[in-house]
Amino acid sequence: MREKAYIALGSNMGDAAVNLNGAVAALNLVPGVTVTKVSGFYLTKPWGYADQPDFTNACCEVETSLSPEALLGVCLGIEAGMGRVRVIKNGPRVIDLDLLLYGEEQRCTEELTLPHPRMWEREFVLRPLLDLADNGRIGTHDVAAALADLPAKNC
Ligand code: PH2
Ligand code: MG
Ligand code: MG
Repeated sequence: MREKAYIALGSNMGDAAVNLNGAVAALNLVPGVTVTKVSGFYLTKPWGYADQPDFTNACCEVETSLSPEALLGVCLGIEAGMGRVRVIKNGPRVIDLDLLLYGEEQRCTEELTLPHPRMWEREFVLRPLLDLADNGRIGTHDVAAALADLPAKNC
């Protein structure tokens, strides 16, 4: 069965737009994965570790016949193939691909938590995700309301 899944992309090393486009193209080349929508690219202030360049963030929608775990593996493989090295937690990265949503799946394993546990607190995820939503919603999730709630959550 084919499912819709949503992936957040971020980069703040090298040419971030080239990196995001390269990751989207790489995803689309994977058998069993078709990229169906790509959000706008947003320049965002670094969250969590301030002393690093601004990020470019985006989200994409894919249709996939892969399992959530296999799709996560694809994301990690693309990160590795694009030369990502994990040095500082929340620090600079060539590419970050985070699996946000996979249909209405819920998971809480060591390998994978769905929906992504921190996505509802992060404007740099929700703003591009809203570009992919229909009337502000993705399935049962009200992305527009989550984005509108953010200032209240952050104070
Ligand atoms: N990713 C992080 C940490 N901080 N800040 C922004 N603006 N965008 C990101 O994608 C980002 C971040 C860890 O994944
Ligand atoms: Mg991330
Ligand atoms: Mg990540």
